Amino acid sequence: MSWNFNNFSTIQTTDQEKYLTYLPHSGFHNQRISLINAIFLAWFLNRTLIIPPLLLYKKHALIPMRSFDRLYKDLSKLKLCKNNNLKNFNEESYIGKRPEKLLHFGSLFSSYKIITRLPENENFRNKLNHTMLPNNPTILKIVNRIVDRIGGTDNYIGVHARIGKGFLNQNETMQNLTEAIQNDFKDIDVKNSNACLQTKIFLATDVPRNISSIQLFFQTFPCVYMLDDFDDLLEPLKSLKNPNDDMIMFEFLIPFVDLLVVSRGNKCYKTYSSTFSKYAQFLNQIWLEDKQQIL
Ligand SMILES: Nc1nc2c(ncn2[C@@H]2O[C@H](COP(=O)(O)OP(=O)(O)OP(=O)(O)O)[C@@H](O)[C@H]2O)c(=O)[nH]1
Ligand SMILES: *[C@@H]1O[C@H](CO)[C@@H](O)[C@H](O)[C@H]1NC(C)=O
Ligand SMILES: *[C@@H]1O[C@H](CO)[C@@H](O)[C@H](O)[C@H]1NC(C)=O
Ligand SMILES: *[C@@H]1O[C@H](CO)[C@@H](O)[C@H](O)[C@H]1NC(C)=O
Ligand SMILES: *[C@@H]1O[C@H](CO)[C@@H](O)[C@H](O)[C@H]1NC(C)=O
Repeated sequence: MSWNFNNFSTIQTTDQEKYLTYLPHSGFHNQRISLINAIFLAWFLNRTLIIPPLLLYKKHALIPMRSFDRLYKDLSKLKLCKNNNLKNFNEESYIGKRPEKLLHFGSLFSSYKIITRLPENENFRNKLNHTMLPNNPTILKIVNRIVDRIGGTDNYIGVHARIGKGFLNQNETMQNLTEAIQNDFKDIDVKNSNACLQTKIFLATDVPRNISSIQLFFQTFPCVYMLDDFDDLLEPLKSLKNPNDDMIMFEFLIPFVDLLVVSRGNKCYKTYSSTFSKYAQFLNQIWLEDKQQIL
């Protein structure tokens, strides 16, 4: 993680320039929605957006959504990246003393926070949503290799099961996903379990494969892959470093590989109420639309 506000004092500004910022929280997908809202507001209000740092966690989100003061306090306690001079996220040191006009929001999360009715606003937001896509070349290369090994994008469906911390109803979620797949794909049948039939499944999830609630899923479907089946292809990620502090980013980036592989199939099944899942399904739509256009 990098809180690199050191450069801020050297940025040239004009007297009339107005600013806007907000406080980040929760996981990546919630932060993505907040950022889209922030860019929209900055565009709409004609203000310069000061984007806060992206929070990435090794496992589950440590900074939840809170009211302004509480969120500010939680963020202040974060340890900064190793080799950065700043010891804590102390906003006063970079923003508080500046004379410029600043609109400072707390949380900007939720897809329902900003309601766009006018076509030009709706269009701007849609365009943002459709163009802010993962584009790290190392990750994309790995994803392509995994997809190839599964047998190509036409040969599998993606299932995202968000059943780790914070998401209860593990069995019910798996049951619902199972039923939805069985409904759509009659050819995936437990009785023919000796071989991988036409449709394979890539299961992306935030739990390890030995957890009890997903065992029935493996028994029901003959050919389910998970990311750990492709450990050898993940090798290049193990040396990706954050240039600010040389921190190895492997554990932080693994969920993005899962996200992209799960969204590259013929279809994508999601866990209700997870924004990670929603984004996976959204990426799948974009992916399928693009594929259609190429054909
Ligand atoms: N490896 C892996 N991790 C996952 C997966 N789904 C969720 N996670 C983990 O769960 C964390 C939280 O998901 P995020 O989407 O970042 O959190 P969020 O924005 O709060 O989204 P939701 O809680 O899903 O609404 C991720 O950072 C991962 O650590 C997955 O399919 N694969
Ligand atoms: C499972 O599906 C049922 C029926 O559609 C629904 O009421 C329930 O909320 C779902 N449960 C989960 C955890 O998604
Ligand atoms: C799953 O495997 C890990 C080791 O990979 C082990 O530590 C853990 O206890 C196992 N969990 C279950 C539920 O078997
Ligand atoms: C979920 O299913 C597993 C295996 O099917 C079972 O052992 C476990 O007790 C179930 N958990 C709940 C909360 O029903
Ligand atoms: C924006 O992206 C999300 C996925 O994160 C999707 O669910 C939503 O429908 C999109 N919204 C618009 C306005 O396109």
